[in-house]
Amino acid sequence: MFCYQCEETLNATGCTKNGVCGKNGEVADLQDDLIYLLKSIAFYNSKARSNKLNDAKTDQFILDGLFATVTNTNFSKADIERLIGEGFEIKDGVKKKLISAKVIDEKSGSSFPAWIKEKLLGAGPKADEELPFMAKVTPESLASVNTGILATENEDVRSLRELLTYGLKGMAAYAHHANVLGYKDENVMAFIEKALLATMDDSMGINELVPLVLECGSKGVATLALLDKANTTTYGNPEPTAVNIGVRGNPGILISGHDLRDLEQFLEQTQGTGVDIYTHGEMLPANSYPAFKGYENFVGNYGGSWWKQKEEFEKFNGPIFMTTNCIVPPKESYINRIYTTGVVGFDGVAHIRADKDGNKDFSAIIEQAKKCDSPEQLEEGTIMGGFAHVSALSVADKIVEAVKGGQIKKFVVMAGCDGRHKERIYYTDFAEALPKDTVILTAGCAKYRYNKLDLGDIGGIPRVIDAGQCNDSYSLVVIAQKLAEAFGLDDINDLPISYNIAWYEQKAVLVLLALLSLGVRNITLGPKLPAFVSPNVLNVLVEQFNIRPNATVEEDLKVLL
Ligand code: SF4
Ligand code: SF3
Repeated sequence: MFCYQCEETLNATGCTKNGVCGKNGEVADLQDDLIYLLKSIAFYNSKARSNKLNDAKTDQFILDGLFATVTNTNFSKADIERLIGEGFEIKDGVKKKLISAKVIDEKSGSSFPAWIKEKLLGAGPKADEELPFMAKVTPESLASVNTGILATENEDVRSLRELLTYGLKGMAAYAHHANVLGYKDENVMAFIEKALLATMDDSMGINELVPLVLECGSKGVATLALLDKANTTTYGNPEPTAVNIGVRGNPGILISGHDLRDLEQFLEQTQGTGVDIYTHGEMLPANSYPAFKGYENFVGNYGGSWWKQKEEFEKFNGPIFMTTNCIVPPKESYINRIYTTGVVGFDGVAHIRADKDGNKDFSAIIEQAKKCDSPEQLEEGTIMGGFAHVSALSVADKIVEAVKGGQIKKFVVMAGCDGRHKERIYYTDFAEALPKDTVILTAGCAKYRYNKLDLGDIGGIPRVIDAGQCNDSYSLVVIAQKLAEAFGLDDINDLPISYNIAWYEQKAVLVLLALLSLGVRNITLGPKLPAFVSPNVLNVLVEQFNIRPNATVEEDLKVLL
C-alpha cells in the first residue's frame, strides 16, 4: 500500500504498511483497485452520457465508490471487494448498452473512428485504444496491475493527479448527500467522469492538469450549492440555536456523520418509544434545522469531534449510528452497539441497508437502545449554531454597521476538519488569542477546537458564527459574496476576511479547491501541508494563490490580522 491522502499520513510522507487511520494494507490496495475500476466505468459512462444512455444506478455507483475511499469511511475488505464485483457488472452493462446502440464497435470494443463519431455522435471522449489502461481492467488482470499512486512516476503529474482525485472524492461525497434527497446535477457527473479519465491520460502534463484542478473547484462550488439547496428545501433554513450539550435520563441513540435523512428517519421511528436521540461530531448542525426541532426526544449534541469517539462512545452507553465518515476502528467495549450504513463499513460491525425507496428499518436498534443505560453526562450547557447563510445574512445590516463602526475589525474563516494530533491545540490557542474585535466564521468539525470557549459576542453578533457541517461550506461563500456586495467591493479579497483553514480529509480538499476557484487568495493552511503536493505544485499554488502553511499563533496573528 501507499496512501498519503490525508493530513495525518505517516511521517507527513505516506502510510506504507497500515494507515495511521487504521486502514490495513490489503484494504488500501483494494481501494486503489476500486478507483482504477471507476476510471474504466467513467470511460464507458461518459460515452453513455453524451449519447443519453446513462442511468441513475451507474451515477450512484461512481459517487459511492469514490466516497467509500474517503478517509475514515470504509475499512471493510468485504465491502470493497463487493464494490469491485459490482463495478465490473456495471461496467459490462454500460458497455453492452453502448454496443447495442452502436456507439462502440462490438468486435474491438472500441469507438468508431473519430470522424464517424464526430459526424454521428458529436465529439466525445477519446477512444479506448488511446487509453491503454482500459485493457487491464478485467477481473482476471486487475490484481496483477499496479493500480497504486506510485505507478505514476513523474512526481508533479502524480501530485496533480492525486490532488484532482481527492477533490473528486470530496465532490462525490457532497453529491451523494444531495442525491439522497433527490437532487442531481448532470454537469457534476460529467465532470467527475472527465476528470477520472484525465488522471489516466499520459498526454496531460502540469499545464493541462492545473486548469482541471481549478475546474474541480468550480464544479465543487456547484455541488455544494446543490447540496445547500437539497438540505434547505427539504429541512428548512437552519436557525440560530442554543444546542443542549447535556443529557437526560432516558436511554439514547447517538447519530454521527453527515446524513440528515438518516437522522430524520431515526426521529420518526423513535416517537413514543421512550428513546432519546443525540447528535455526535458533524451531526451537531442538525439541531438547528426547523424540520427537526419539533421532535420532543431530540435532546441535543453529545461529545466532540470524530477522533474522540472511542472514549465518548463508551460513555454514551446506547447504540451509535455512523451515517458517513468519520468512523474510527471501534473498541470491543461498544462494537456490539455501533452500526454503519450507506458507504460506511467496518468488518464485524452490523450494517443497515436501505430498501429500494431509501427507507431504513431501525427497529432492532431502537429495541437494543431500550435495554441500555442512559448516557453518562460529559458536560452541560449549550453551544450556539445555525448560522447558515440565510440566518447569518438576516443580520447582515448589523454586521456591516459593526464593521463600518469599527467594532468588528476582521473576520477569520477557521473552517475545515478536526484531527487527533496534539498540534491541533494550535486552533484553540489561535481562537483564544484573537482580539475581541474579530469574528470567527466556521463550518466542519474544526469548530470543536473552539466552539465551547466563551468567546462572547460583539453587540449581539456571536464571535463564532457556525454555518454548519463541512457540507455547509457553501454558506461561507454566500456570506462572503453578500458582504462584498454590501460593501460595494468587486473582489472578495478586499473584504476584511482572512482564512486559517484546518484540513484532514478529502472533502476539505474539495472545499479548498472551491475557494481557490472563486479567486480567494492568501489562505493559511494547516496543521501540515498535504504530503501529496509536490514542491513544484506547491510553487504554483503559492504563486497563483499565495497559499501559506500555518506557523505559530503569534506569527499567524500578525500575518492574518
Ligand atoms: Fe494513512 Fe490517511 Fe491514507 Fe489512512 S487515509 S492510510 S492515515 S494517508
Ligand atoms: Fe470532520 Fe471527518 Fe473533515 Fe465534515 S467528520 S469535516 S474530518
